[in-house]
Amino acid sequence: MIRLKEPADYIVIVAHYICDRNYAGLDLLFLTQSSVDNKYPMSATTTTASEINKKEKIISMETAFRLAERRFKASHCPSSEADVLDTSNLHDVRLAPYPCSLPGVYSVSAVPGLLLLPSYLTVEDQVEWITDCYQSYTQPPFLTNLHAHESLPETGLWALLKASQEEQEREQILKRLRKVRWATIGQHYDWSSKLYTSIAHAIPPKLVHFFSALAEELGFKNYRPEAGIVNCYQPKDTLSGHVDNAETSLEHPLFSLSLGASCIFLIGGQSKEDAVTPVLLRGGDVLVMSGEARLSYHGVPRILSPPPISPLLHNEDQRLAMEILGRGRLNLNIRQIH
Ligand SMILES: O=C(O)CCC(=O)C(=O)O
Repeated sequence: MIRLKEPADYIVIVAHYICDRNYAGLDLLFLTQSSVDNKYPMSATTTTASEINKKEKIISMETAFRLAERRFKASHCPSSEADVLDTSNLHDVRLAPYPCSLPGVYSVSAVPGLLLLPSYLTVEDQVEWITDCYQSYTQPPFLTNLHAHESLPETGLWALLKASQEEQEREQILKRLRKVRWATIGQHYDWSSKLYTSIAHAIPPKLVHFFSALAEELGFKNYRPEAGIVNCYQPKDTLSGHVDNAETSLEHPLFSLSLGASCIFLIGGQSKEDAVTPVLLRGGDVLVMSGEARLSYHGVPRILSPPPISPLLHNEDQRLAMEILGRGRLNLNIRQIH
């Protein structure tokens, strides 16, 4: 809610309701002066974004970040837009080798503190991580978006799928598994309050070892993974621009693994007005937000087609996991809270 002190005949308040993980559209609320005097609107009209240009006296509140989101949502070929930083083009002048004990780490000149590790994971590694995500990290005891809406079997949907003998039942379970949008690992993050809660489940040792070791190699000493999120994107899903700042201590980097389909990842500065860098992130890339970039606005306006890879699948679990993923993308990110 925006409070205006100066009287005006018509006050137009443009409010972006960007809900967590779900862009709910742009609503325009028209209040007359007398309604402001009375503290309540006399009339309120909800208008769609397409009507904006027709309205006069509208205060435009489009930020650089919002414009970039719009552009990449609408683009026919987002990956070939001229300003996209492609992690496979290491000659891009915006990339500079980052000095650390690991080869293949790059900093991005426009976004101090943003580190990129292109193709850090092989296709085979990715299949393992994707399987871990569906088999463990999005299953009990970890919480997902499904918990709010449906009663789930105590053993989890994955166990149910594995036990299922019947084709129709199996299809139903697969459908439910594809509806998982997020899972929280370690300290549970509450999307409504935007705070970490007292609910916590131990972070799987593989994650602790992987991210602590990576942090060490990048020069971040004594890093402690305390919370993680698995974001599951179907091809049409997006993630609106936001800053991750619920952690008590914000000096620790945030690590992010991309798995499966590529995406356009937007990263700006600490204001939505700051210049935005679009990055083409591929499955297998690692991204680190440290220093200034730790509090930068970022989001995913577009999932791109997956490359035509047919990885060698070693077992039934891997086959099932890749079937659930389909043409989607997973993102696994890890934070230290304190
Ligand atoms: O999917 C991504 O790469 C970004 C995820 C993200 O920004 C988040 O979970 O806060």
